[in-house]
Amino acid sequence: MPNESPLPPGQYEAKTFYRFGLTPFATRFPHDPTSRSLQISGDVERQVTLVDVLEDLPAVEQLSDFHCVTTWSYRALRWEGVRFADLFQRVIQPQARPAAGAQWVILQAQDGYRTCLPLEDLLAPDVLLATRLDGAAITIEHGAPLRLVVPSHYGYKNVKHLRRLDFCENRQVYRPLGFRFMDHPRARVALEERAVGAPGWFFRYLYRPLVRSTAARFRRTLAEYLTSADRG
Ligand SMILES: Nc1nc2c(c(=O)[nH]1)N[C@H]1C(S)=C(S)[C@@H](COP(=O)(O)O)O[C@H]1N2
Ligand SMILES: [Mo]
Repeated sequence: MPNESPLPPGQYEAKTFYRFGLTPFATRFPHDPTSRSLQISGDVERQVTLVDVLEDLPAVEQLSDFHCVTTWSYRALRWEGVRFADLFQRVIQPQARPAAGAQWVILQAQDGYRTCLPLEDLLAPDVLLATRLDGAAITIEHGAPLRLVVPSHYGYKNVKHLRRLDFCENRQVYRPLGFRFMDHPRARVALEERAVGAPGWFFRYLYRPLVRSTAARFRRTLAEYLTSADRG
């Protein structure tokens, strides 16, 4: 059971699953919160737009803990969706035919957020494209309509509002958001790959003081968005 396992190094258990991220994204929201479409592009033989990512793939349900790089973790989230590996092998490979050397995937979101992971990490069996969380459709707060779930990697690789995958042979074409040091190429939680340029524990002390104010800002901006004139 996830609740009995110790947390990864430097993490503490949060009692709230915050809406969270880099502060510029607090006020950005998906323009299409219901579509399950996903674009496949970059170093591929054919660019494709998948209309429904879940179509014809086995449905999976998974319990996993979530670890934000700023040191809070939230236990036992129940995600439903499809495995990235199934999507890659059964749909992306035959339809888009990524270059054999395309070992990186740039993950692009509807709110302008992006990050990058090695294809190899995305092919792990616990990596999902999720549309449901804890028995209900994922809310805008947590990544509607489609969210990447990579439980062994820090929260910042778990892209909300996912809309496009760019396969790429050369990682240099990828431009990180914010400060370059903040986006570790892999960001594996067990190895405390929080960021680049200093040991993982160093960033605990840099990031932890930001949790309360960041969570408060994301909560406030979501409330404003949900109560703005054109929404119910
Ligand atoms: N599209 C998008 N995905 C994102 C972010 C974001 O701002 N926009 N923030 C990342 C960070 S830093 C974290 S910790 C998690 C937070 O997910 P949550 O808001 O569901 O807790 O989303 C990640 N994925
Ligand atoms: Mo995060």
